[in-house]
Amino acid sequence: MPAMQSAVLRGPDPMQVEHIDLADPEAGEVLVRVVACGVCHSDLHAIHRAKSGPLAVPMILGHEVGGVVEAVGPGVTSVKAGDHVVVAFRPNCGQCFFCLRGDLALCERPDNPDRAAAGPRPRLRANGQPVQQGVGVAGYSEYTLMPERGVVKVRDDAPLDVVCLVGCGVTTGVGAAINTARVQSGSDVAVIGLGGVGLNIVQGARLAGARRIIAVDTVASKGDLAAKFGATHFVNASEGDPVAQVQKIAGGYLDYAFEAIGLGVTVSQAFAMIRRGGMAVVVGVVGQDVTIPGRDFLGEKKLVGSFFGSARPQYDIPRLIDLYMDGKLNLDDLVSKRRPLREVNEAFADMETGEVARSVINPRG
Ligand code: COD
Ligand code: ZN
Repeated sequence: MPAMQSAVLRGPDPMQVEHIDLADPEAGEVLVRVVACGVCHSDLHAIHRAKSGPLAVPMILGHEVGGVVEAVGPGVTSVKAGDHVVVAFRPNCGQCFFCLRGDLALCERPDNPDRAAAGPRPRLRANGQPVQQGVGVAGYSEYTLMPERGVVKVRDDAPLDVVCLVGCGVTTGVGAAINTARVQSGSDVAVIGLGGVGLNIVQGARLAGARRIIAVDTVASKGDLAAKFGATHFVNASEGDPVAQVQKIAGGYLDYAFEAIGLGVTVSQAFAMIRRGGMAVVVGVVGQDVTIPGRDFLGEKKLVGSFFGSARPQYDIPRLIDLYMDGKLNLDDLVSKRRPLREVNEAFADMETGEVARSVINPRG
């Protein structure tokens, strides 16, 4: 059983770097040496849940992983030791109703080996006690153990400390524009919330050939950043009603509006921004009920959800990395800060300010 350093969440207190014992890869499992792991808002949701009580701890967070295969268990055929991989955090089963229909992001039996503390086969232990793999990955660690369908082989010349972001934020954002909404060329788009996910919705809309891309955030510095991803305009939502500001720029309503924060109020704003027949796409995880004027459905306005960019990871992840390597997708400006594992709590504090796009953790830094 190899030992490693990991950042462990044990409740409301900050994460601490601890020694963790890791199981050897069993049949169908892949041991990945983590090169880099991005800091995603969903991990922050888990930290908030740990503070308010309902999250089972101890847990190791981090699911935006780029790494190198260290070893494979019996029966693994799609990767071998030495291969570069990006982790797909919610390995689909390939067999359920939704997988067979091609909607892999909706898989109802994801092999997320549950890896629960009380589960039958804990893969991680601290002093003999089971530790959960948050979002099924546990990327704030030197190694992670994934089922085969949870790793995607990627090209060797792509920098893993950048393309790790394709494991979640990039695929979630670009996929929301291209796969979920299928943004039409020449259309007008708004994106509310310019974190790691929202900036990728902006560049997904650019790739799709949108005409106006209006980026909306409450933090003024996000305007210049969004421009690097293809935004044509910026609206500062802290300086007055964002719906009115967007409509002033567009001279009316929009074809698509994306919500990438997870607030009921911004979902309502997105729906108010679109024209008849338009589409509001909710990418953020919304914890409350949403109020929408019912009469708007007469105008065939659509309100749709998007999970993990409606992606098929084994197909989308290598394709997005090719676009980056060809200079068509901007990933470099997503990495605001690189930090060693011991600074993981500071990376979360940065995210809460809204000032950074993404931080990337180097577990050996
Ligand atoms: N109006 C405008 N902007 C706002 C407002 C507001 N009222 N409040 C906050 N913001 C801005 C912040 O300033 C910040 O720039 C941005 O919104 C949020 O960014 P981050 O960096 O905190 O968050 P992201 O981009 O990492 O992720 C946000 C999601 C809400 C999209 C996140 O929960 C998520 O990843 N959901 C997707 C669900 C999914 O598919 N998940 C896959 C596994 S993660
Ligand atoms: Zn994520």
